Amino acid sequence: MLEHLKQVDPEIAEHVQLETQRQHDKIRLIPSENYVSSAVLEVSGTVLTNKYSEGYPGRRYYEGQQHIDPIERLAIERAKSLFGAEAANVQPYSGSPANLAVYFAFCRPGDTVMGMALDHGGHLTHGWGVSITGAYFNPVRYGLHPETHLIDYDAMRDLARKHRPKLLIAGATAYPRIIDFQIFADVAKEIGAIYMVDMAHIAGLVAGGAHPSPVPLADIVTTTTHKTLRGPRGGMILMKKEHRKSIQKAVFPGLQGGPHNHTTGGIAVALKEAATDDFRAYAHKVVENARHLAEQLSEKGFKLVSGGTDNHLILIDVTSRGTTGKPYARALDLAGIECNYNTVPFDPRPPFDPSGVRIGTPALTSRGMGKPEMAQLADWMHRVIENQENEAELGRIAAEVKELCAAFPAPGIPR
Ligand code: DSN
Repeated sequence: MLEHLKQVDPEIAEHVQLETQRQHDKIRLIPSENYVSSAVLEVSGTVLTNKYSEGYPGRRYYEGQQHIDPIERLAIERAKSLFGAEAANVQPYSGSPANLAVYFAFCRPGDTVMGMALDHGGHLTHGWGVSITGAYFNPVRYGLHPETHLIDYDAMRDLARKHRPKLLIAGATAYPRIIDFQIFADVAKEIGAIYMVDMAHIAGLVAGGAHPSPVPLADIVTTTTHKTLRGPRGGMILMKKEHRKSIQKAVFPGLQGGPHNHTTGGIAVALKEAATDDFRAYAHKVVENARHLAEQLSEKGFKLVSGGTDNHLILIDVTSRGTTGKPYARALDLAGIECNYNTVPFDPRPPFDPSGVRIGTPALTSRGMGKPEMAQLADWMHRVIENQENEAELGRIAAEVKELCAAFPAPGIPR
């Protein structure tokens, strides 16, 4: 493995090998991460990376597209068929560019846009102040109900009626519950807004039938391709036919140059994999594992935002256990369990050391872990919080985690 890289650049080769080992030996709980298959890895590292192909299949600004066009067409057709979409663009470099393309297609600077607040679980590109989407547009933000920590749909509707945004965005990066896409659709229709859903976190669950689909309801659905969908790092836009022309123009030449063809190839392969019965089973298992893990964590005294989960993700407020997000996430990492610290709704603490951690089950489910492993994991998470300063105990847990991981091969990582 890596024979040429080792010769040309042993330093980078060593880091790649160490990262491979790290991904093998740890339980990876960051809910936006996963393991791609060997087939996706293979295509991502091919000569497709050498080719420029600005434009779209059949209408390029460079010659030599005999093999690139069919690859992009396959990716588009597979995306349409998997999600039941009328049209698809597979060129966005990732989720943020996909979202920006939608702004560029439908809004002009200063226009009012409306999305979920970042500190309630939304995304930077849903109109948060430090993002270009908050700086160049006029963002209005909805959020969660202070008691239930579920989306406050009534307040969202009131805000939409008052501010009449041009673009209404549903979707989240840290929301553990099913989003009612129909309510947003009704509001968008009432106020005449373009309705966009960012389904980046749940795309794989939607593909596998483990989460309701926003595709029939929304004008536009954006997604990354690398989270629950288990493809390479990339983005996609699904849309109604009537919006195809505007989105195509917004992605290229509006926002991007040439598509990354090695990624398009990886997306095509991942979409083929996501159309299988195995993937459907995987998507359901992700949700089932998250539910089991949430139950076990609750029993051990952890406080979960909204009380549990309906999807792949769990948000834990750790302040009632006498700690905060950052030191707990760090201790977990030393114990071989990787997650990210995260604000919780109405968090009084700063984002660099917030009250919570965010965890999820997409990656561990790709390794075949199930109910017994969720109980074991909750037990380790409990031991870590009780022994946060005890490096020897954290080291012992890391060794136990590594032993468990050895029994669950990770896709794309040779045994
Ligand atoms: N950074 C991604 C996540 O971790 O949820 C969202 O873009």
